[in-house]
Amino acid sequence: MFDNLSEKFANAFKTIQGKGKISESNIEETLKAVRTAMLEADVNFKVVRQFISQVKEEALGEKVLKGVNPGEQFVKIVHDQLAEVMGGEGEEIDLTRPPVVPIMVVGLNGQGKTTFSGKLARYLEGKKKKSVLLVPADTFRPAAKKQLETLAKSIGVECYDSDLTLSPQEIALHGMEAARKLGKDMVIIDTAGRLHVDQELMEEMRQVRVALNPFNPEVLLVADAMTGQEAVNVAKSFHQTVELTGVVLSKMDSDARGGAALSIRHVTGVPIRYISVGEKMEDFELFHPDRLAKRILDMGDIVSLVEKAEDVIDQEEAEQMMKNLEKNRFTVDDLMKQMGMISKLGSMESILKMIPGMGGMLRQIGDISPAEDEMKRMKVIISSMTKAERNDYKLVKESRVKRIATGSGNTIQAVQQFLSKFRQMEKMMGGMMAMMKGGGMPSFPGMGGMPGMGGGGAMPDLEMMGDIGDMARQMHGKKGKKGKGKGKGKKRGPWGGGYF
Ligand SMILES: Nc1nc2c(ncn2[C@@H]2O[C@H](COP(=O)(O)OP(=O)(O)OP(=O)(O)O)[C@@H](O)[C@H]2O)c(=O)[nH]1
Ligand SMILES: [Mg+2]
Repeated sequence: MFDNLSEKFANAFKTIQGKGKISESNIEETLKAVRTAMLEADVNFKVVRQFISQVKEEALGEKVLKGVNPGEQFVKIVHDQLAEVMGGEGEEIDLTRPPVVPIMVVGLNGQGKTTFSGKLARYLEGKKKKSVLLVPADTFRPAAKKQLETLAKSIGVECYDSDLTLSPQEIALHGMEAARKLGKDMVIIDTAGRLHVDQELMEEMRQVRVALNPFNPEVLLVADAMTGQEAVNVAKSFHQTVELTGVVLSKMDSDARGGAALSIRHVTGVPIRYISVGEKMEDFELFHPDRLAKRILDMGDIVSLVEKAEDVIDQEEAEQMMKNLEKNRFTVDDLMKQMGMISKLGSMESILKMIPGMGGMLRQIGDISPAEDEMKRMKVIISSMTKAERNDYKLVKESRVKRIATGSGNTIQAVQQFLSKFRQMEKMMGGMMAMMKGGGMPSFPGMGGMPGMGGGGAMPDLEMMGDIGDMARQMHGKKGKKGKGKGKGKKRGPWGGGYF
């Protein structure tokens, strides 16, 4: 997310770092670089113009604090303006309204409407304790109904059995009626994809909106963030036709530029409510301009990381693991569970970027996919181990190594490497537990220190995270020597062989 923009901003700020004081002449160059960065990120030129003049005014204005590092102060001003341009505080749809609230989901073809409908339903039921009825209203593609039904089943949300021979507005109204009878709080109506230039289909969508008007519907446009300014134009058209109450940016995980995120609110006046950051049902976030501004500026986003951990990590499992660790026991099974938790949090890159300062570091490191591949390989090896072996890896002697290698489609050497790596991890965990016991309870997501889990406060201990990073790098260093000549031709990142 926002990779290009982050990198260019970081470069732009270099020119102002180390300057004694912010002045018109010395911010000129930085502002120029910021302007170029934004235009290249496909941000609407009007937004860029206003953004730059606002930053300049603030930077040169009276609000400048004496004694504060001008570089830092400039970054802070840019941060505040970025958040402002994306909508300031950021708000989700009104969840306090009396039932039944219709939420109409619209957009171009293939933008992620159905996926988002499922994500929103999961969020509303799981986090907000609302009961939801999903209503498939795509009368063009019969497979669309099946798709929503399957999704609904996977998240345990009820799906309305729409009669696809009816018109979409009839389906929507029937859905509302069914929801009233079932005592549902909200109805999510997943409509068909349509082109904003297709007048007939736009009119059909308008009629759904009109039919729902007595219920004061939420009308959410799902727009693919990667399409940049095109998403802004689409938002304008849809807004003119159905008066949107919010925008959802999808596929933010693949959007390196950020043009849509930074322009839509400013250009259309419609707030961005949610973002979709992957194909899985958990890959969903509220749109927090302030937190996103921090991510753009490599300031990390620990709050979202902790929230995400709370959302996806099974507390009981984490507690059980913590108990094991307290007994100084770390088994292959625990490792498997930890890797499972990490994968649930998202890609390694996306997790690391939420830690302050990691964004810049990741750019220096380059590709970290070898580390992910390594994790996958470990999972495959572990799945070929018996329950007893996972509970005590020392049982794995020569003949068993061979069996595991054959079973998992790996070489004997790869299994041996895994075992020796596991031995190091076991030591690391022992050391960490000693630290925790000695110096109070540091906490970080996924390791029992989560809020409400009896260990530490809400904030992860960053120093601790640094230690883990160091350990991981050390481990890799050792392995790097052993593993020489392996993985020929494949670029290995510095963390390629480590746990992280
Ligand atoms: N990477 C990524 N893929 C996504 C995201 N949201 C949806 N997708 C994928 O995009 C494709 C289309 O998603 P759908 O939800 O079917 O899109 P739609 O808008 O309902 O499509 P139509 O109903 O055909 O107009 C699917 O392969 C999804 O898995 C996202 O946030 N990130
Ligand atoms: Mg769909």
